[in-house]
Amino acid sequence: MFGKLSWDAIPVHDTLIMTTLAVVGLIGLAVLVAITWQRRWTWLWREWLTSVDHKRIGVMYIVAALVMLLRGFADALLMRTQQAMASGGSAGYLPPDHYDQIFTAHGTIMIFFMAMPLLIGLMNIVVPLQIGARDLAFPFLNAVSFWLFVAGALLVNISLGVGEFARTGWVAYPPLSGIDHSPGVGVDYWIWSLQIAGVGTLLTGVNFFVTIIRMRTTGMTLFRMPVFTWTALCTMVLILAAFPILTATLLLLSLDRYLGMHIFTTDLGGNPMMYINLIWAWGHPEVYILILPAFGVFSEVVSTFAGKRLFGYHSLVWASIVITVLSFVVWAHHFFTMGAGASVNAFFGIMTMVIAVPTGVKIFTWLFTLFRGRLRFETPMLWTLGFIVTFSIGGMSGVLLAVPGADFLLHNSLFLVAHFHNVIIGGAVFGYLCGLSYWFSKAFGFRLHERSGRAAFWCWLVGFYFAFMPSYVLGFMGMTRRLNAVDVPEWRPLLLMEMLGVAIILCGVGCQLAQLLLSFRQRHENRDHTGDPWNGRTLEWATASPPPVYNFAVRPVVEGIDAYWGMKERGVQAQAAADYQPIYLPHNTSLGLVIGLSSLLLGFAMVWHIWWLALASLLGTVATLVLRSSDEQTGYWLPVEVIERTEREWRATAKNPEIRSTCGD
Ligand code: HEM
Ligand SMILES: [Cu+2]
Repeated sequence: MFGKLSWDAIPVHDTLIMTTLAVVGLIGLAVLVAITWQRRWTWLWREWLTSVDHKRIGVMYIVAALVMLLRGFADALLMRTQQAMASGGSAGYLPPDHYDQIFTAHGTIMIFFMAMPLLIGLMNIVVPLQIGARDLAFPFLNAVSFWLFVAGALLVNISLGVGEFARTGWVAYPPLSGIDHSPGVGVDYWIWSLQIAGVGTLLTGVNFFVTIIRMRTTGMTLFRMPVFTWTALCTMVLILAAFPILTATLLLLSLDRYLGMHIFTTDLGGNPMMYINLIWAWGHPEVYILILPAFGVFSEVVSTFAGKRLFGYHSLVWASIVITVLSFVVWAHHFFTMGAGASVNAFFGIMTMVIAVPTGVKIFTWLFTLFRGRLRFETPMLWTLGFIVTFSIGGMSGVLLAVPGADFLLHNSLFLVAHFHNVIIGGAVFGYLCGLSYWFSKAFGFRLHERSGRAAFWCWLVGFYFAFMPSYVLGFMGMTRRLNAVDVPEWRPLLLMEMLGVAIILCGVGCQLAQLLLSFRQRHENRDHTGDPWNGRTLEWATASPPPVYNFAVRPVVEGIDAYWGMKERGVQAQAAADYQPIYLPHNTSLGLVIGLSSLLLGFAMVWHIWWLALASLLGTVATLVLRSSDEQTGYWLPVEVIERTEREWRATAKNPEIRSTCGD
């Protein structure tokens, strides 16, 4: 009846896990009690869980991503303390079996369930506003994508209390991930959480691609789009081209595991190298999916906080396009050591180094934009400056690894771990946190507490250097990755230094939590009435914060790059025209959530081989889709009176946003 599932699946004898579950359970309970106490259930259901508004969905993505950041960070904390303690004969407190699950969960969670939703959340909030659209092309599909992501994230977390997670590392190479070497349910949890969330991401790709191509307002030609929207477009092209590969690869691995096929084994004609090629044909574009949006954020911030137009807008856009294309011809640099031969390695090594050229172009355009600008050093700018320095170091260590000969020495060492955290934290994560501090007021209507934000930045920056620079050295000294205990006394000081670094980052995370709390408490004083707190240049600042459900009462007409700046210069008030027309808006619906739930059940059932449940939940999903498709009343017209009232109220409180003087163009 319940497949492989039994009470033994719950790790009752593992005190660490049981304590964690108890703490998480208590926090969860406290949240539920708080919602009930405040009588917020109807509000939560009506305004959020059933919403198809891109701004609401964006906020939900970001909240979930931040929770997962805490989870992934807790894993990192465990690993670093274990490595610092397990020395001089001590085995530390984490057995290898558990340690292996932790690094796998950490990598999987940070990439798929922290970074991806954080960038997609930011795009949800910002992209439609930047192109003057009223929503995404397919609002309901957007909700489906979000709930599929939630289902995947829940599945990973369920594995902590029911069963186990994979011990294979985050890319789960066969034969280790095959049924012979990983007979438990861990790899299946990995497969199904990624499969479900991955389908959601693919749908997001379709949705944003169509939106950016088809829904731009009058005059917003491609080469007038803000750079963040451009990077979003490139990201979506990468998703459309790369995520189907992931879906197919996971499916093939499932066939091996569930039906005993031998696609990725060396016996009966299979070949594990095929998996490794496929997973990196997705995996390398994936790292550009993570970094390009961050480049977009920095471009917006640099030009806003230097008070001038981006230097070399066209070069930046073309650099993004070139990176998008090149990211598909470098994947083999992830396995130079696997015997493809000198000429293949040389090709992939050179292509990898070539990517440094457009990336360098970007760094220089940011620097030239900063040059002689009237710089304002608020939190988003701090993240940007921290990024430029840190990311450049990470990029250079990447070029070093792109030399196949050097890679033979450094492959699978902590040098590699240092390199990718260097670019992923110093590039992607700094970028998202920068974007969050930049657009927070747009999404929530009040500004973030500035001092705690700066403190958080400094802790992250300093903590990062302590936590990862020693890894470069450890790698050269010969420490390989994924080790739970080492017995080399000379490495100990460096490992302790890394633990200190993680402690400093922990302070940064603490500051961020404090920042959210403080900002919420002071939300009335810090309300953003103008909708344009930074003296912005692009259209998202042309409407109220938070924007009304329809975004723009009258869709703005664009006459150049930096559309809103141009309006301010010409003295054109955004949306000043009084000819409001009724606006068609989509209804809320719970069907996205239903599809998420049934997909969660499908994943869980597949993991535990509960076939009837798998079939039932699959049918449930299909039935829901059919139900939705046959619904002819998916939206309503918002009458002119409501639009007029909303706009009047905003303008009355907006304290007459004056047209500010221009500078430095
Ligand atoms: C916040 C601070 C972070 C710390 C202290 C940290 C620490 C670590 C450690 C100790 C490992 C294992 C290294 C080893 O193999 O010995 C690791 C692996 C990894 N981390 Fe992080 N990490 C952090 C953030 C991130 C972020 C933000 C991402 C991605 C967005 C990330 C992605 C990964 C991946 C993909 C792996 C490889 C997992 C594997 O070996 O399969 N980490 N990290
Ligand atoms: Cu790569």
